[in-house]
Amino acid sequence: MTDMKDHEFAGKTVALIGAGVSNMPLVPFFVSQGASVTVRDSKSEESMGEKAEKIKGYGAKLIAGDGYLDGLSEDIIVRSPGIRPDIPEFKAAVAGGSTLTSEMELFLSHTKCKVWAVTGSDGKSTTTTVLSKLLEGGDGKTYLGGNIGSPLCHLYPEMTERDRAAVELSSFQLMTIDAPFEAAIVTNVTPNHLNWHTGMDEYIAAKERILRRAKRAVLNAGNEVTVGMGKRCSCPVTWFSRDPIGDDVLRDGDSAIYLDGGVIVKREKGGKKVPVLALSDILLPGLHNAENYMAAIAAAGDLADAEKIRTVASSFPGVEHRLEFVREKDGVRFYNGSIDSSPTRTDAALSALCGSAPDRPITVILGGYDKKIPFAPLADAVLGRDLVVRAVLNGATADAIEDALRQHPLFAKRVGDGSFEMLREPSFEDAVLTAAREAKAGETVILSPACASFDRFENFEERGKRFKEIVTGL
Ligand code: UMA
Repeated sequence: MTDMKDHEFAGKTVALIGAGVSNMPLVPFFVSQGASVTVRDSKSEESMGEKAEKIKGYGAKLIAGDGYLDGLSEDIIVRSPGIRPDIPEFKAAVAGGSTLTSEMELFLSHTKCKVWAVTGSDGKSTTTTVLSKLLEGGDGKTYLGGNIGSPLCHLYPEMTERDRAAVELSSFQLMTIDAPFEAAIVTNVTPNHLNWHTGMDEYIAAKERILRRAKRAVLNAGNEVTVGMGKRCSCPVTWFSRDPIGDDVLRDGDSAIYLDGGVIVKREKGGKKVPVLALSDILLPGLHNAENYMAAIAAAGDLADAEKIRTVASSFPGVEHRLEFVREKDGVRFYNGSIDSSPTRTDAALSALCGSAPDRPITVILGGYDKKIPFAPLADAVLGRDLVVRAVLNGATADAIEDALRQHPLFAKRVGDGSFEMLREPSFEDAVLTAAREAKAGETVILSPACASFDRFENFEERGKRFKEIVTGL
């Protein structure tokens, strides 16, 4: 490493608060930089299992369980995103001279590469991933990271001015971020994480910090909160929308990207309209995905021409486990939505599939670990959509979901007229095979369980991979 900031951390004491996804790569990183590292985590050492051994193996100290923040006074304190920056222990340490930071703040203040940033309540992972693909192809490397699950800070020493990074930022991360971006996207803002934030105002303010030093903003013209952000922001805005964009939103110097008769069209500053991508060229279903594409295309700007955009759109199968296109077999399309671990997520997935033309009847695979949540909203999501023609139930919640479906006012009618059938299988494997056997050409099968996976799998990733294995083997 020849970075001029090399050895910046040598001889410093560093506390990593939380041994999760974002902080773990920082343990060997700071140790290799000559810092004295302490990892502090509220979990007990026993429940941390192998991770505790790993931390100590790197040469770091571990303080775990009750009292894990006692005596917090290290030179540099790196909080995990899920821990609020204003807890008393942090305030006291900062008053005593400690610097409070985070993995993402450290990355943004040290990297030489150009950074594009994405936040929003929904669609950020897909938008960030599409954006990273559109940014590929320069003479440097392209990185994808942040809240999407890939920390980047430990990689900054190898990055150069020629590299590009697309980062997904959560409101938790943004609470303390003040960084320059080539472009910053806010996909939309709807109430979320209100058990963590003090209220909607704080949530919005955190998201809006992404625009502070952005060269360009990319904002949703169909979302009241982002429209407000655009009015307040000082950089040029590109507005995106599935609907025509009104002159009340567009300011002088702003540009727009929107849907016009099944084609994504750019409206440049002078008013010139340029067709960019046909909806039919996007492999991902749903108008919300068209919006994700519009935002990513706007943020990439001149770095992605129409051919590159079309190549990405027609080949990108989606973020793994989120409405991920797996394959088409005998006219049946299979999607993996293993991340859909609640009725709300299943509702959103079904809504996306129903919003895609042409209409394809849907078989949904439901059921999993029992979090004791009510399934009446799931019955609404399934039976309220005529396109959902079949549900295959399995797992620990199969009984509860069957009860909710049977008790729904539409159940008797839809089963009676043959437009819906409910099937049950003892195992996950049988459920997938039954769904595949029953679905006809022109239909869609989706794993969107509305439940967590822990009844039979380690996590939703393992469940999604098993689904894909079975489907690929058909
Ligand atoms: N911990 C403490 N004290 C606390 C809270 C947590 O010691 O008060 C410990 C936990 O025991 C755990 C560790 O901190 O061992 C870190 O856990 P974490 O899950 O909070 O954080 P990470 O594993 O580092 O994951 C975080 C993001 N999690 C949160 O913001 C809660 C991940 O987003 C992100 O992918 C990852 O960093 C990489 O940047 C997850 C998420 O749900 C997927 N994000 C929310 C969202 O997308 O809506 C914001």
